[in-house]
Amino acid sequence: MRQRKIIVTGVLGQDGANMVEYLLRDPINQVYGMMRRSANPNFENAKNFKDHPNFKFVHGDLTDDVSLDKIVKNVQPEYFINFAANSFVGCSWDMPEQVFDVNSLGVLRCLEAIRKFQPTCRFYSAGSSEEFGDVDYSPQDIRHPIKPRSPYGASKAAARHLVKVYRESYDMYALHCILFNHEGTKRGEEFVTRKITKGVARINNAIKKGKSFKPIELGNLDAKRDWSDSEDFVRGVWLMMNQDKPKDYVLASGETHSIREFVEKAFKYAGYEGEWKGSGIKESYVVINKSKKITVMKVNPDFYRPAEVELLLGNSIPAQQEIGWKREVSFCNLVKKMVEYDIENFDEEKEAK
Ligand code: NDP
Ligand code: GDR
Repeated sequence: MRQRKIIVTGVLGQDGANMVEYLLRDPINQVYGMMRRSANPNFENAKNFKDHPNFKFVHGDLTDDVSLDKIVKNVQPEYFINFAANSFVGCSWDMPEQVFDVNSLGVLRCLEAIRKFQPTCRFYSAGSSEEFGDVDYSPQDIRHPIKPRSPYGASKAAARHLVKVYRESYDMYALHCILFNHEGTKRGEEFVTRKITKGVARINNAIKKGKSFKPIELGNLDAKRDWSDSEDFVRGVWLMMNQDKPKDYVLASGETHSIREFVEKAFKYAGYEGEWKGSGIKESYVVINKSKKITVMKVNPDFYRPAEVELLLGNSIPAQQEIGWKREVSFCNLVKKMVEYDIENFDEEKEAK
């Protein structure tokens, strides 16, 4: 049988892992998952595919063009899907140079490797709604001005320009599509949604066992995000990569919800109704258990950012109408799925470490 060779980067992260799982459903796909060298790699997100006969790990780093050249030259892929990045907006003020090296120059290095060694390979670069920043209008579409509010957002915007330049200069099938926030059970624990659902699982365990616990500590509760399920998005990315001509799209749910709303829903799906108390840095969320009021979340200003993206709301109508993408998981089902997964898989010993 003919094999379709596909390189996916960031396979120990959320989207890379979901993309590999999706691609391996088709036996034609031979997937090469790029991971960087680490003394103690975490294979949790790769547990469903790491031993699959059509999957192979390759070592490489977006900061190292020798490794990227070598991988593209050796594999001769038809597709290169780049999900690797320093993806945490919050830390991008602390290490802006590293963020640019990985997220912008890393994309340039991928494009160069493809240009030199496999110019017919289709390339995907993961763009971000953070490029829109302090938005001019809602919902944001692909034409929205680039106004990033963080070094991370700026690094993704630079990558976007590089992809455009390579597409137009070398006639490459190269895309940089804008993804709004997307989450799931493989989401990193520093991102707000997983921090909340993991916290709910920890607190639920403590309440059930009558133990004391620390409340979840969060920063800006007013920020609004357009959240979807990562598994819906990897299908969309694959659709975009298989059109007659390369064209950038936005993937989004078309709904926006505040962090406060996420907190309420997460506790609700764990079986707790609650209420808000105080305001500003004194704000907290209190649930009622056996007629007792318990503080389960409080504000910690350490989690405020130097500059915030207050509102994101995406317009994915062109992706729906032109390439037939459809989201399947609603906001409520996403929160429910994450909370249920974290409660079911809560491991007290592991969490205590
Ligand atoms: P994750 O943080 O879960 O995964 C990123 C992966 O990139 C990790 O596996 C990490 O490796 C790897 N990585 C980091 N630096 C390097 C490097 N120098 N060389 C090679 N690999 C590296 O991110 P997501 O899966 O959530 O996001 C995927 C992509 O989509 C990212 O580019 C992100 O910026 C973008 N994006 C994500 C959105 C979201 O809401 N999830 C929204 C918009 C865009 P390690 O495991 O070793 O740390
Ligand atoms: P974001 O995701 O910055 O949108 O980037 P994150 O979950 O980190 O923050 C979302 C919003 O929540 C507010 N917030 C907190 N955030 C974190 N992480 N921790 C907290 O304690 C906390 N309290 C409040 C933030 O201020 C922010 O407003 C994600 C990443 O996946 C990027 O890679 C991607 O490009 C964008 O989504 C689209």
